[in-house]
Amino acid sequence: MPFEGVDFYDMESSLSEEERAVRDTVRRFVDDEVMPVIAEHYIAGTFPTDLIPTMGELGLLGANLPEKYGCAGLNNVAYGLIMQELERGDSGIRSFASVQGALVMYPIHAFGSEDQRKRWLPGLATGELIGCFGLTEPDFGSNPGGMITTARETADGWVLNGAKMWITSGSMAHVAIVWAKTGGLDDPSSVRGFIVRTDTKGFTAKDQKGKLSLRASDTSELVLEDVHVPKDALLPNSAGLKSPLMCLTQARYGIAWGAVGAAMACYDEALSYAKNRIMFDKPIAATQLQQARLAEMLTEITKAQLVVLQLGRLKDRGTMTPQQVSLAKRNNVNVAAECAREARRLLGANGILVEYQSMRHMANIESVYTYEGTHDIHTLILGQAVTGLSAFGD
Ligand code: TGC
Ligand code: FAD
Repeated sequence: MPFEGVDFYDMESSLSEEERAVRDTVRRFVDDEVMPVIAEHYIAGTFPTDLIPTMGELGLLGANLPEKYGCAGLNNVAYGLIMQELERGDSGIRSFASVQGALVMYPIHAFGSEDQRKRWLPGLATGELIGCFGLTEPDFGSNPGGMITTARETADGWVLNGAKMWITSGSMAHVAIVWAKTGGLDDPSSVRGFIVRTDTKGFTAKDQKGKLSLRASDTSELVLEDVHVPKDALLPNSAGLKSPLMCLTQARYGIAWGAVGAAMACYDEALSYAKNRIMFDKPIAATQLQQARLAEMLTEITKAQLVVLQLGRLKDRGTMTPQQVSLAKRNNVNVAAECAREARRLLGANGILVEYQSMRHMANIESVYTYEGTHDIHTLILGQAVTGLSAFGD
């Protein structure tokens, strides 16, 4: 059955015709092309690379970047709806699009030269080129300012040394945006971004095995050993830790929308299962306990939808703050985690099977809860925003 959406507060009436059309196109893509293959890939622990060309053709990669670089030039609500629908399919599919658009194409657009934009963005928009974003290191996750990857300037370019961990699309990428310190290791203001071709000597990517979450996604460790890159590998307008953190704001925005998609998928599955599962001679949907579950899920999904729609309107107006994004990422991913768990429980034993979606979403959301700023980190960002006091070191 095609997915019809969850829309208790008539969000539809707040969307423009273009926003609805984009949402419906991605919804069909997910129903027709993602859903039939995702369980198989999840079990195999592989990313469905066959879907990439279609994602490119549909304009889903870097969709809110300008048309002159081969992108769709959509507004941020349409971009968010794309993320919502992709994550309704699987967090791994949305992760791929988030990384490509918000963490690879956005920094090239925001901090790159015009030559770099023209050289890289069109191929990344079609999906002919795949990118990854290397910020996290084995010993520096929540505090990337401590990173120890370095970039030393030479007569004809730069030499990079270091290791990056947990890098989405790392093994399949043609190009990596690598963040490194160009000055003292205790100086986060010396962080700069580099466009590194992954076939450069000294660059290796190794698949991280053993994941029980986000299995339909490539997650890799990157090692850079005396990687020589030319001068034009540097993103000239990147300046300090603020630059990668600005990229994170873009990706977190998409995740806040994506989490709504995962929650909707679980609610939809739970509702349909509850109506059809007969126990004690009546559908379990007719019991107060299961209705309470469904009512709670519906309420939280509706609130999460309102949060991202308003956030998107603020972003389109140019007034959105990183702290507002933190609230949305923190809340909506938590809503998705709760909905996935409750849906799985409502499904009984069937809920542990891969042919149903809820447990796959439940496992995926554990990664989403951790990456792009853990739930705790966003709590501290909000705490700092309202008190003016930083509690990170405490
Ligand atoms: P702090 O001193 O607070 O900030 C340094 C400068 O940056 C500014 N800033 C931001 N700007 C834009 N967006 C944001 N989100 C920003 N956060 C901070 C800040 O105003 C300051 O500017 P200025 O002008 O004063 O220099 O830096 P800090 O070192 O104290 O760190 C703060 C903290 C802990 C919040 C930050 O490091 C953080 O967000 N940590 C979490 C790390 C994280 O989220 N990593 C994500 C890695 S990528 C990933 O997970 C991809 S998963 C993708 C997928 O598969 O979908
Ligand atoms: P840590 O920072 O070690 O945190 C461990 C625990 O301590 C957490 O519960 C955290 O909330 C808590 N904690 C940390 N600091 C504080 C504090 N001050 N006060 C209280 N509690 C605290 N990174 C990239 O750069 N690129 C990618 O493409 C990418 N993709 C990813 C894909 C997956 C599937 C995953 C799981 C991660 C990915 N990451 C990526 C890394 C991700 O961003 C980090 O895992 C995340 O930032 C947290 O870092 P950590 O895992 O080192 O946890």
